[in-house]
Amino acid sequence: MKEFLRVSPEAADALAGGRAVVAFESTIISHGMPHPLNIETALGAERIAREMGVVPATVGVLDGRIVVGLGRSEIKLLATEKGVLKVSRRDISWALTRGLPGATTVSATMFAAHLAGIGVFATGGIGGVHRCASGGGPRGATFDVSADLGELGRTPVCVVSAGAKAVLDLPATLEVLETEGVPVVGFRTREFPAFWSRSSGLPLDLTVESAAEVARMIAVHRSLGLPQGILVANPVPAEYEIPRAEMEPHVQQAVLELESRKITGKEVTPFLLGRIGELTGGRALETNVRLLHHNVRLACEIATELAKLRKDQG
Ligand code: PSU
Ligand code: MN
Repeated sequence: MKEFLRVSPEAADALAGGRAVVAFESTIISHGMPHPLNIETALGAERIAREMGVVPATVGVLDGRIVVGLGRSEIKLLATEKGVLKVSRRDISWALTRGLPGATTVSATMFAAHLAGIGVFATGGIGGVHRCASGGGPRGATFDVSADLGELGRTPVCVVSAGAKAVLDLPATLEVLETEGVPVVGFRTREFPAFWSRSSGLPLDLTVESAAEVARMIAVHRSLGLPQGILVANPVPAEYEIPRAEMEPHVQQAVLELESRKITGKEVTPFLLGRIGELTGGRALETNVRLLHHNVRLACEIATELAKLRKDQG
């Protein structure tokens, strides 16, 4: 396994010493945001972690290995190079075999974080059930369900996100998460957040009030040996949110264009995010950056509390 995994010395050191490490994904860098906002956002996330005394480990695929803790120039490469693969769980072995550069999605990043021994991961919003998945569109049922959901069902990593991207069928996404046995815990909210918006109208059964509470829950989850991840749903700060009523027409237009342009497979999410960025005159992108950095802060607090728990127990 070791020959296919490269952990940065900084992250390896912190993990060996029981100090806090947080993983970040790279699909948001290569396929989720335009240049140079993507670099600024990724490096900004790393800066926030360091300021909080946490070691950041951005995950990607380079030279036939999964890299946990990309260097600055490697992040820049994934942000600028054309043709970087979008690597989800199913693509990992193939990308390594071919030696192709790849950006990892939530699913592949969770897999890599777990392999490296990292328990907490921050992203913007997870993938989920697309609106066309169960029919209703001109193509009928597409079964387009993100691998992120299956990954949350089988990999015990805590993922901090602003809910699932609101381009999705959010009620169906929550149903699949329930089926997969994934705890979805609202951070100081009783509602599933809708990425750009704080509210989705969908109630959550599980809530937590502090990062320390999440850390204690992770500890319980681990000692029971539950294989699932934990999804912490952290609403975007009110000052940056775009209300749902304002976003929904843009989302519907982007989804219609997706159908008429016959965009399918892994291109779906990048297209929708890009188009919605345009339709909102860049406002959705600004909100995306803010919510991501907000999630980074919470993930760092959780990882710090988890490290404290380990010290107290060890
Ligand atoms: N969150 C963002 N921007 C993104 C993504 C998440 O704010 O670009 C990415 C994640 O990597 C997620 C992926 O795993 O979108 C989902 O893609 P798909 O629907 O093809 O599974
Ligand atoms: Mn898909």
